[in-house]
Amino acid sequence: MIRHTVRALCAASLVIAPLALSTPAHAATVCTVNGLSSPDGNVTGTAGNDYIECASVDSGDTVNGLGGADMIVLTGPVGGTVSAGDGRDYVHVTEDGTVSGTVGAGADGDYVEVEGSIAPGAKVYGDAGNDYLRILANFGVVQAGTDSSRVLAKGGVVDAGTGFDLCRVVGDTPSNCEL
Ligand SMILES: [Ca+2]
Repeated sequence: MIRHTVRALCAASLVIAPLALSTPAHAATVCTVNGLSSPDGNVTGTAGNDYIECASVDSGDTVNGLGGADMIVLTGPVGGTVSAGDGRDYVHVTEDGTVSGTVGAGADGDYVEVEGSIAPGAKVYGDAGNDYLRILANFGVVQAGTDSSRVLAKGGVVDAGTGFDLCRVVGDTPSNCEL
């Protein structure tokens, strides 16, 4: 009986093996910073304006734009932590992007656009400053943070935080929206 089970497990693992190769347990972080490929691992911008594009952010890694008006474009799975840092940043999660980690715009008035989706347990936040957040599919949490922000979202938990916030949310009732 045990031998049978072992044999069955071996057979199963042989079948699973090719799938496991295509989706490794440790997904790589694949980003470019100002056009240059960044090594796998944590990704850091400069104190000035940066253009950071990531096809994948591993759950153990962070991407930080630091100061300056940064443009961060996320085109694939985001399992880790992305922070645009200080400055008026533009954070764009494209149609193929899925956020299962955390994406934050940092201080100052930022523009955050998520055309992909925010998974359950994931968070996208505007932080301090008059932010503009446009979220097409939210199954997680969206927070506008302090100051007066505008939030357009579909579904999920939306908390506009402090300040005089304008919200247009389809689905669940958002909290802390003044208009
Ligand atoms: Ca920067």
